[in-house]
Amino acid sequence: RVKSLPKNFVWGGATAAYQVEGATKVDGKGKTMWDDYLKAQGRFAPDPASDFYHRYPEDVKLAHKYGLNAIRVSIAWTRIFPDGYGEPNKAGVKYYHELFKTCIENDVTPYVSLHHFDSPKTLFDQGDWLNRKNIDYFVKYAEFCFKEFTEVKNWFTINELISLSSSQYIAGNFPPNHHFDVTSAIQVQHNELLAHARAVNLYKSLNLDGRIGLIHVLQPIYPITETPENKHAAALYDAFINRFLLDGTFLGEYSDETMSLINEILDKNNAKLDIQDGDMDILKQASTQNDYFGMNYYQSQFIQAYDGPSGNQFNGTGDKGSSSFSFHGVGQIVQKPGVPTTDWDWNIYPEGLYDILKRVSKEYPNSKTIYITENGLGYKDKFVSADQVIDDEPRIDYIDQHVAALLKARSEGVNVQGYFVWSLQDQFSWANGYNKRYGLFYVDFDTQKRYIKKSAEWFKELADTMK
Ligand code: BGP
Repeated sequence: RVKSLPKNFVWGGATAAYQVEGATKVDGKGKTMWDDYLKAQGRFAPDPASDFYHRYPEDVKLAHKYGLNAIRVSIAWTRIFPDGYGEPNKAGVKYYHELFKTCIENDVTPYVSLHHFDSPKTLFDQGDWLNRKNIDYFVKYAEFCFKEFTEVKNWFTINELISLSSSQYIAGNFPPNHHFDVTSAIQVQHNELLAHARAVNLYKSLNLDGRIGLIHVLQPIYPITETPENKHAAALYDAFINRFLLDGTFLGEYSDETMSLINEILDKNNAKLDIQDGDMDILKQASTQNDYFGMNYYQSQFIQAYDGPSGNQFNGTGDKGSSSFSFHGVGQIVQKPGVPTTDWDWNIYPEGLYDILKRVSKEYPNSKTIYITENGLGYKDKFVSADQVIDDEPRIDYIDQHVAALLKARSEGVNVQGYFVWSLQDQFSWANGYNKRYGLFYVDFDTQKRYIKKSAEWFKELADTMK
């Protein structure tokens, strides 16, 4: 199957600064919105995570050894600017130069995001993405990185705009934990899009020798049955979590149909969206300038029409069947019989990846080249003994099915050029902690030793068949 792939097809492993680095208090790093929040919550700590700050040479070498030719990392804004702005912190700058050098020397190309959920605490306290000044600060930080880290040829501005916005303001499982604050959730989406677009326009004006894009997680929404009410519910929720952002990124406008669905949600929830003069020109200018599109895909959702009150239960513990989600005037998430779920209630539905790849390439040609920048399975991996490879057969099965969906879409003309598994090594999960593992490499968080999982061996075989 994979023999049909070009030699330069990207097989990568993904990470994010705050989830792997640890070392949150060293070398002048500033606090993110998470530090005090996690401490107060008392469930789990971001230190030492996978201690990537110190152990990246080992992880990068392992990546290479197991056939990966790329890695996704993010720069922690607060290692460069501890307060989000001001004078750059030399130790932070040095760390990332060394990390990128190690990647390049090991033939593991770095794909680098500037923002992966880790807003500086100082800026978070000033409103985070709800504060339009945040956009200026982000663009300044981006400009510094573009000019400083010229060894990076593959940039992403922001990771998963929707996850940040909806985890902060709809589901309430990221700080500041607002529930169904629809005004903030939609405004943050728009403001993040503006920040992305301004960074892209700037990058292109600098004529640097590299590529830039952003990352959206896409979650196809299917009506549970084909009634007009359920179909409308699916269209509404799709507009809120996928379409608004795709339109803003690749059309540079919110289409009339998208806005009519968004306005219906806003009206029903007494919410509003503020679009200022000039915003849409910025989005328009950027919409054709993205070099590629990073698509994260984990799951699809099934929905039925619903007009009752909003409410949700977040499953952050891995107690299967404990989650629920109902959005007033939009819909209620339901289970589809026959679709398997993970312990965290995420649907395993590779067809969704195929469908969304087809849709994006058809409806958003400005997305150009697509990379799957995250896909993987959260699983309670079991360590048996140091000399026994960790058996994560369900993860292999998950990845295999999703790679097959990717290849099917590719064989029908969708321009997919790479696949990054989430995640390279086990790491810290924002709202779930340490028992939700995703890695190809197992991390013993007490000793920080790495152990091979079967999925890493499987991945190596996959990559080797292309040689
Ligand atoms: C994406 C994020 C990652 C990662 C992953 C798995 O939304 O970009 O940072 O955490 O999902 O999610 P979780 O850790 O919640 O299972």
